[in-house]
Amino acid sequence: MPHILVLGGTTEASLLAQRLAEARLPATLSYAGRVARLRSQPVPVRVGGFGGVAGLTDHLRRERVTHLVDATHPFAATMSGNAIAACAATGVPLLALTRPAWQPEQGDDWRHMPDIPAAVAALAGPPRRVMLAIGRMHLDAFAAQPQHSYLLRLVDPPEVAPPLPDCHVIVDRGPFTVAGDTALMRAHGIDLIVSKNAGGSGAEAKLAAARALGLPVMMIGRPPLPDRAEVHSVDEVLRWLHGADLGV
Ligand code: 3Y8
Ligand code: NAP
Repeated sequence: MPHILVLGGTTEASLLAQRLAEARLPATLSYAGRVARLRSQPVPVRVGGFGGVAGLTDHLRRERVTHLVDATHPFAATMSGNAIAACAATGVPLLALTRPAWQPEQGDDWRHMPDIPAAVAALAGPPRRVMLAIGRMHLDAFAAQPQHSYLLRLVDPPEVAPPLPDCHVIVDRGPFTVAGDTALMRAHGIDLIVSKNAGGSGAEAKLAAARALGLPVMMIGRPPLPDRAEVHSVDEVLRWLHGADLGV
């Protein structure tokens, strides 16, 4: 009997969950438990860490997982590394469902940054009005550049005041729209956007808005990951699953 474990937290993971439910394939969608409200899903959901590689290895064995699909965000490097190690330890087949990195288009003004510390260092200089669209987990790093006026977009209201003396918080979850992001940047007089190269459609509206307004974007590159089998579409995941002996 197959049991597919999907590591989620992205638009693509939700789309995959929908297709697995339609195909009546036994699946569980897993979240880290980062935010207060999770999108409802058509398959059973589990929330919270596994407890590192050992915890995930035990989970795969205890839950008799037959296939693991890592559909986490490209910046969820720890989770993805743990999945590779746990699948190597247990022999459970692993497939990553990822989004191609965004590429700059005609009219874009991107400054490529290798990682978040490099983006923070590049913010040295006179005060600017910065849209920091990277979520909550890395805000502390930007306290090193307190001179800017920051527009923060978070999924949940912050429990503690962000470590930035001049910041305005918007509580909103994607997917976002170009019109909405353009209006937001205009209303706040934004002159620089900081973004992770998440890929996919849920977060890309801000890039089109920046292009329309002629604003520069600091684009933070993805953390390196060990090699693993990787596809970019839900259809390819389903072909992989049907290619394997699902016994259904
Ligand atoms: C908990 C719960 C779906 C999934 C939707 C996608 C699209 C909207 C855009 C901006 C960028 C950001 C952030 C973002 C987007 C989708 C997708 C995506 C970026 C949810 C979700 C969880 C998370 C975790 C959250 C992080 C944060 C990152 C906000 C769900 C809504 C900035 C990444 O407050 C926190 O602790 C938030 C933490 C990790 C990154 C960070 O470092 O703060 N995502 N986002 C998942 C879990 O618990 O496992 O899926 O319903 C999911 C989505 N967020 O089904 O529709 O697929 O990327 N999420 C980034 O890309 O830069 C917002 O504001 O422009
Ligand atoms: P991370 O740094 O790679 O993960 C840190 C720890 O969180 C992992 O070691 C694991 O804990 C737990 N974890 C992460 N994803 C999990 C999942 N899907 N199910 C169960 N446990 C999980 O990951 P992150 O950047 O914090 O991202 C957390 C979640 O938010 C992921 O599901 C990711 O897809 C989603 N997300 C992240 C971003 C982003 O920018 N990072 C953007 C959008 C969505 P244990 O070691 O205890 O198992």
